[in-house]
Amino acid sequence: INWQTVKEYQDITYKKSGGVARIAFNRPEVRNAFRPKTVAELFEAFLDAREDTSIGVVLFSAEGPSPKDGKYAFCSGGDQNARGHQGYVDEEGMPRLNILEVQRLIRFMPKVVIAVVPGWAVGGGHSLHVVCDLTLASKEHAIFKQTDADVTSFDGGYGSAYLAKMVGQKRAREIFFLGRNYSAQEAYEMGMVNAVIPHDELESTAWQWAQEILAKSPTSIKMLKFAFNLTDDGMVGQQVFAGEATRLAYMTEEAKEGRNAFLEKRKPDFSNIKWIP
Ligand code: 1HA
Repeated sequence: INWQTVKEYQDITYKKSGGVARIAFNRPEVRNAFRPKTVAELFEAFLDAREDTSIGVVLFSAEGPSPKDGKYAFCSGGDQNARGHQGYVDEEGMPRLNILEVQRLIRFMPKVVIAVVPGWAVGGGHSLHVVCDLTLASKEHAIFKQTDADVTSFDGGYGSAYLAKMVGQKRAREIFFLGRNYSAQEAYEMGMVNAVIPHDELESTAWQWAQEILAKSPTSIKMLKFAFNLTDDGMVGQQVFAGEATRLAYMTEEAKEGRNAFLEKRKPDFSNIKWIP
C-alpha cells in the first residue's frame, strides 16, 4: 500500500492512498489515550477526509505497539492526566468533551469509517469503535472493555445506547455494569465486531474491505449509511437523510424549472412532469 502522509501531527498519523484515508492514534505509550490535542488533530483529519471527494473509506486505527512493553492498543479513552474539574483541559485551559464532536463527524460523514482495532479498545476508545460503521479486530491482541463506571465518565450516547442496539440490552448492560474484558472472538459473537483477523493480516484485510466498498456506487453507500442511521438519530437522522434526498431532487428537470422560473421572474411550469405512482 503506497501510503502518503497528508500532514505531520503530534498525537496521530494521517495518510492516504487511492480512495482510502488512514487516521491512527499515535500515543502507544499510554495505550493511545486521547487528550484534547489528540482530539483536535483527529477532528481536523476526519474533516479533511470528509471534504476530499476522492476518499470513500476511512480506516481508523492506531500505531503501536507500546515502546515500553510491546502491547497493542486501539484507544484507552480520555487521558486521565488531562481530566480536570469540568472536562479534559486543553493547552488554553479550556475543559472539553470534544471527542463527542469526532463521534458526530464519524457518524454523519457520507463515507464508510472502519475501526481497525489492533489491541485495547477501552472506555471512550470503546465508544469510538461502536460509532464506526464497521469494526475489524486483531485475533490475538484486541480486547474490548468498558471502564466508564470505574472512572465516573459515562458515555450515555452512542457508546452505550447505540451499543445496545448492536449487541442487545442484556449484553450492553453487562459490558457497562461489570466492565469485563472481551476478546475479539467474544465481541464478534456479540455482534459488535465484523471480523476477527490474524494480527499480521489486520491492516491488509482492512485495505481489502475498503477496496470492495470503493467498487460500489458512492451515492448508494451514502444513502444506505444515512438510512441505517436514521431511526436511531431521531430528527437529526431525518435531517441528514432528507438533505441528501433534496440534493437528488435538485438534479431533476422539475427542480431546474423551479429555480429557473424564479430567476426569470415567471411562474414555474410543471405541466410536463408526470405524477408517477
Ligand atoms: O467516557 C468518556 C466520555 C464520555 C462522555 C463524554 C466524553 C468522554 C470522554 C472520555 C471518556 C472516557 O474515555 S472514560 C474512560 C477512560 N479510560 C479508562 O478508564 C481506561 C484506563 N486504562 C486502563 O484501564 C488500562 O490502562 C487498559 C485496560 C487500557 C490497559 O491495561 P494494561 O495493558 O494493564 O496497561 P496499563 O499498565 O494500565 O497502562 C499502560 C500505561 O498507559 C500506563 O502508564 P505508565 O504506568 O506506563 O506510566 C497507564 O497509566 C497509561 N494509560 C492507559 N490508559 C490511560 C493511560 N493514561 C492516561 N489515560 C488513560 N486512559
